[in-house]
Amino acid sequence: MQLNEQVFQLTQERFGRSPDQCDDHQLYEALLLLTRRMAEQRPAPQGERKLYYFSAEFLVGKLLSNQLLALGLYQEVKELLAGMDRDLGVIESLEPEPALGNGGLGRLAACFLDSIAALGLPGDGVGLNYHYGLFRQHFVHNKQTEEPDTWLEGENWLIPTGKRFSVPFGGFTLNAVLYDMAVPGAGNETANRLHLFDLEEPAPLPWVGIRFDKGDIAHCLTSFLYPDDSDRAGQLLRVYQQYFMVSAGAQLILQELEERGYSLEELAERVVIQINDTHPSMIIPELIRLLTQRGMSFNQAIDQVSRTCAYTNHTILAEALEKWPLDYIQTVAPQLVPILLELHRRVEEIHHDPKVSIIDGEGRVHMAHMDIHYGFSVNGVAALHTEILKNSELKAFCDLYPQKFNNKTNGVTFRRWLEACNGELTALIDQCVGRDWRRDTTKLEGLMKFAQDPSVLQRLLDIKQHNKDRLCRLLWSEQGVELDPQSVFDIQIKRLHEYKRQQMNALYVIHQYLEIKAGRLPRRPITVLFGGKAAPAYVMAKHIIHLILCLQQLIESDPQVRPWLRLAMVENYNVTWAEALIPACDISEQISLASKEASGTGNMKFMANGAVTLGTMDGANVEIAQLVGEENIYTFGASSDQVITLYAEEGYQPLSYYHRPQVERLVDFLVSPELLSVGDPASLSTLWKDMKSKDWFMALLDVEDYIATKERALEDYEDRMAWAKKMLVNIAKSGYFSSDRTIRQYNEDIWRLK
Ligand code: 26V
Repeated sequence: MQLNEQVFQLTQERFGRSPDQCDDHQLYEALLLLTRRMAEQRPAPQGERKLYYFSAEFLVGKLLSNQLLALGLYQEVKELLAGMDRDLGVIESLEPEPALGNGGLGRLAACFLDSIAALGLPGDGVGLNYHYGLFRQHFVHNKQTEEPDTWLEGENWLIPTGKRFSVPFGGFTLNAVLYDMAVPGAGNETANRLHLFDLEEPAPLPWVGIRFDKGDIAHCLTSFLYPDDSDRAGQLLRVYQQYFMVSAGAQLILQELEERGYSLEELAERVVIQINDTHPSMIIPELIRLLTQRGMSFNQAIDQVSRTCAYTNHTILAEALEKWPLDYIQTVAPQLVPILLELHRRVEEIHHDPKVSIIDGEGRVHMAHMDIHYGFSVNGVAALHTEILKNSELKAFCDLYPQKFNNKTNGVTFRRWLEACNGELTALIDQCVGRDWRRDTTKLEGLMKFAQDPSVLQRLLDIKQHNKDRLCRLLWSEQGVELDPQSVFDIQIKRLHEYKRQQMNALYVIHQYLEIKAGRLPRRPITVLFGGKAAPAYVMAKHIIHLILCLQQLIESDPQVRPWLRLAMVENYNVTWAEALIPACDISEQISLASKEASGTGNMKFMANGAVTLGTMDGANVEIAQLVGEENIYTFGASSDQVITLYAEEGYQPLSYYHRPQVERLVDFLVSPELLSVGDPASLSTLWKDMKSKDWFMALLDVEDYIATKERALEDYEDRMAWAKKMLVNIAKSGYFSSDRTIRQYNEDIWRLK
């Protein structure tokens, strides 16, 4: 049946009317149902071995365009709608974004699923179906408030599978019900699955804000991603979530192994499990438990599991490396405790080094340590990050198992982060180098031929301008924020965290504000945009949001400053906002304290869309700098070696930097009468004191260099043709950062699927 006939039939059946009589919501629903069915019907890729990618987060973004593109229906649907005077963009804007992730880790998992499917590799995702996501962010009185994100209301992409697995907790058992999202491969006829486990009886929405009964596991386990873990109940809930995900996932794996006609003894040959950060680490003892329960010896089970599991590390921040007290596991999954003790004992027997123990002196289970001992691969997510793991953070492990350590520099899917979000740039690239870069993104290098071509450079500037205009319209219609599209767009969008140093960017805004107040105007108006959520219990991150919002209010109400400097923080930053912000960006802020950002992936998306990076030599910025050369990136700040030494010697004194005259007046502005008149004195002064006395992520160390470097970038921006050339080089060299490349490397070095 023709596509238009299918749409017709669907709207008739469902709404009793033809497509042209449907409203946008009905058309959205019809397209969703049609697309979901077509994707669902695709067969899985075949292979000897199958990958299961376990992750607490999958930040997939809106799916309608994505699925249509992968199914090869995008153009046809667009034209069909245009024939009825309707717009696919408008219809997709009605889709709620699945709220299944937080930041880079979750978005990486989504890019990986997209690439695995596009490469025709057999690999499914495994995670949880959070009913209210992380939270929906609002700003009230210049502060973040949190609401449940009700993304599941109405039709959605979940396919009920009818599969359920019983998960035994200490004292009670719950059924895990499996829903799938189809992941169709772009350019082929197959589809993988994202498996999302859910409760049988998830709680409805009875709470105020995001507060709920954290002890009500049977109804609330899948309510939120990363529920507040500042108390014991919250921490236990996270362990319940993790065990629920891995126990159900492990049972699914063994069921599929059997269905494929293999024996348990073939597990390691037929299955590979990628553990995305430590949230899914309990898959190791759980699989051992299930295998021994099915009659395998303990030694054999350990051997199978150790040859099946591979671990990816995504952070070196100590507070993010999970260590669960053994008594939590005793409460949640007591059946794992004897297994953990035995895994620990075997390590102790051979290695007499407390640095590599699984259970420490305080009875805490170091999840990453277990992964490294009982997995066959450990990878970091950018070259510098992997080196830091090998040479400092995990050195003791690397000495034991050098062959397990490897790097897989992150990547992003250009199908979403260039083709889908920047149609005009895509068309220009096609004109210049043909369409083949879709298959091999390094072909974007062909653009280098046009580095001196004024017409191509001018087109790049025009396209950037159009994307800025589009963003301005969106920000105005969605959030009532009015911006100057002729200004420079300087954008920092990412989770709120002290190490990412949004506070240092705020100090730049203060610098620029004071300059304008003193009559020293910038060459052209500057717009600084922020987006990001703070974890609900992360007090310091909330103070930083408050600072940014206060600055926004102050500047907005100042007729002297407003024409020259604007600041806006996007409310409820998410994938959809990123898709509008990134194509419109001139300067990409990647300013983490060197050594702290494992990779970053936003940096790659900005680069591919012709933004120029302003960043520290951290994470994948280092590889970006190598690729584009120093004239096409703005780097500044202390090196990772210097930072690591400063921490080791406890040698950083923020006060000594604070007392520099240029720095002091910026920091003191936090408690100036101007800012206090719009802000909460307690919040602002806490941040002010912290910056002077602790400044754990060394914003004051780098702030002067940062400001000087940003000023240099703004100066260079005025030579529009020279800037356009920098944009072109960035786009041309971005191909290395395709997640297709990353996934090929995972497959060659770790998974060996085909
Ligand atoms: C999570 C949390 C959660 C509670 C508050 C403290 C805290 C600190 C750090 C984290 C990070 C968890 C791991 C993570 O998301 N890592 C990110 O992974 C991306 C994909 O590899 C990578 O690009 C980012 O650099 C890295 O931060």
